[in-house]
Amino acid sequence: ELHYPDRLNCAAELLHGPPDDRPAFRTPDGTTWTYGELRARVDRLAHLLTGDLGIVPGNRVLLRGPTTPWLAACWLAVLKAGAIAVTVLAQQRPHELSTICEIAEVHHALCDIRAVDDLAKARIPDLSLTTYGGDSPGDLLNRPAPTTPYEAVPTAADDVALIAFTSGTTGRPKGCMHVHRDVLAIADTFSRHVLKPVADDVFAGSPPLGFTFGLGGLVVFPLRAGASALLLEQARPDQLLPAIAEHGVSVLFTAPTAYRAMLAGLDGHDVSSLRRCVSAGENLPAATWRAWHERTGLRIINGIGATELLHIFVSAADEAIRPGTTGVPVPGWQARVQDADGTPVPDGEPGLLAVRGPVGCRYLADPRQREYVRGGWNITGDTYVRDPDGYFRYVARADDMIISAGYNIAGPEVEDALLRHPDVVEAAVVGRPDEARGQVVVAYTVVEEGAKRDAEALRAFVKSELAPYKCPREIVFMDALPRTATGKLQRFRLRAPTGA
Ligand code: 3SK
Repeated sequence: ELHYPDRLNCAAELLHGPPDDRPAFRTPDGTTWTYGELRARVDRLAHLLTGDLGIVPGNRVLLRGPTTPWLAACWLAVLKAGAIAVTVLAQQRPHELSTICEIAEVHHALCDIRAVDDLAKARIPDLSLTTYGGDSPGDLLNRPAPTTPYEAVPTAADDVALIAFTSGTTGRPKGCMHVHRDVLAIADTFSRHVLKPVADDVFAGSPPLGFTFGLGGLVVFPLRAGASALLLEQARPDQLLPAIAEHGVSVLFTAPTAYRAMLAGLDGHDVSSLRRCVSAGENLPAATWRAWHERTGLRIINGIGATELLHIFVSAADEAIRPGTTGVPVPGWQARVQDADGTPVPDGEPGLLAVRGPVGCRYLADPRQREYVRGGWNITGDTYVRDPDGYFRYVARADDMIISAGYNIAGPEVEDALLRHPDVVEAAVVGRPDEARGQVVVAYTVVEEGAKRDAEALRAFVKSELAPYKCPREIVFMDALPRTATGKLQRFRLRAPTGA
């Protein structure tokens, strides 16, 4: 059970504690912000927001920019001032930005000067847009501001702190509201009990702060542990690898695709500072887990999270890891597998993953709330099996099951088989409509640079690994797979390759 006071400002809580001279944020150029500097800058920003910019508690403030200490400081200042942060992704285009502002009723934006063009192009009505990081006197960081401490607005623990948008793979974006208590709850469940960070840890990773995977892993968890985070504006796998040794990164947050790409480029890089590696955002195949373990000696902490639930709720670490499974419910959370009517299914049988815990889904003005929360359980849209030992095993997204000639085929199982082939770097398996069989299995793959694009050899390989009915009828070679801005595979684009 987590207990928080009724009056709780999570930004004030996250900032409070570590000594002034302890590092909080680092950047690749060697700049360090200590906790003392971070506190002073957040307070200065909060004075400006509530003074010059006229922001009052409850206002929704859009934040946009590359992953920098200033973006993190703006996020903390917005929350400390009792306002609500709506952090968006750099990849979101003007049309998506204006939809988000409309849904969340955003009238203030703080934007890194380098990311301002698309926001300006979005022509959002009544938006007061303030840049940071620029040269003009109106720029947020160039305005005169009090240097006195800013007293945090005494928000209630269940006042909204942030609205995180999820696009899903299609459809109108959904805004997920999270309250001050939720922000601490993700640190006090997954981070505290599974990750177990220490104050000397240096966190780094690829997910942006507009994706709650990144917000947790690069801001909330390090600050809650009094540790530091290396904030990388560019965090492609080839940029992450050298940064690990250079900055002594000990806790890494990234997705399965990046682990595979890092494996391909690992030679010559020293990753011995790493102590914890977290993977989420997509299913982590056992083949990727084993390859990383073999090369680095590190056991990846797999996890499933959701924007609706803020962070990870099923996971396992250290000796409790069973490769090929996601893990067990994180302490504080409950999970089960149920049928479409909400009845639990027996262990070993596939069904819908249902979870409940300290954070729940609260869509902002969206009727899809009724689909996500049923009978007090959050239905994530993933098909899972619970093994008899209590471990949760990913099968597919609920809509990614392929039904071919009466057989149920989980696309990810075929993807795992393809990924066990040494030439295959990425794989996505979908069902294509077929008159005779209902659907046929089609695989889209990316192979190592220079490897032969030999579909027959890959089909023979899959047949040697899986029952023949699961073997892709067709294998399509691609240079890259289509992904969302947060790195999730867009299978719908592959199902209708000529569509949008
Ligand atoms: O959406 C996800 O996959 C996710 C994973 C971990 C933490 C947070 C999120 C949103």
